Amino acid sequence: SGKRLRVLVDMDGVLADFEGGFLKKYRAKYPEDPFISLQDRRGFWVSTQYGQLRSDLCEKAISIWESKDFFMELEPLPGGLEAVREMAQMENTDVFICTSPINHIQHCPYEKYAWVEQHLGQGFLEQVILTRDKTVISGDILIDDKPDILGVDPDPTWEHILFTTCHNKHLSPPQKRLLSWADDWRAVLNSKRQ
Ligand code: BVP
Repeated sequence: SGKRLRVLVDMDGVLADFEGGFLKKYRAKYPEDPFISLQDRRGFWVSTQYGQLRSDLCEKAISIWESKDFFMELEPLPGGLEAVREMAQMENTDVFICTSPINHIQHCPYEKYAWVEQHLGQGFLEQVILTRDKTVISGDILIDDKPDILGVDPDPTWEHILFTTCHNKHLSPPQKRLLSWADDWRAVLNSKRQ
């Protein structure tokens, strides 16, 4: 026994398939334009890599996730919903979904809440944290696919566990990794309990 464990779980790339949803809608909207296969994705920012492919593709990429229904229609990643439901049921464990909305505010913040309500139920809305700066949120663990999570606090309370996805799989990061939700996330949580 000891104090409660607080787990922060990212949404895009960890619970919701942002990369797959992006590529499908980009190819449907811009069938004549080149695209980057998920296997060839490098770097967290989709817009940056598309802009390097051809300069006009940066804003075309941005138009996809700024569109209505983009975030709402993202597919759950395998095992993610089951994992957060199980975490929420564990003794001495609090789980929060910690996600950064885009700055085009018309659809994204609403659709992130609507996605959680649809897939995890209305009660889970209590667990949602929208923030552009995850360093000011306190927790024991942050499970996130972004390699560099920076903000105003240089020494966040959480340990970042890098969740593996197409754009980060070739890195040799300083963090511990979860390879997928089939990986031993329970052991990661237990290693932080006191
Ligand atoms: O809302 C997501 C999508 C957006 O950034 C947010 C990342 O949130 P976290 O996963 O860190 O919580 N986003 C935006 C761009 C480009 C913007 Br210009 C991008 O290339 N990739 C991306 O995920």
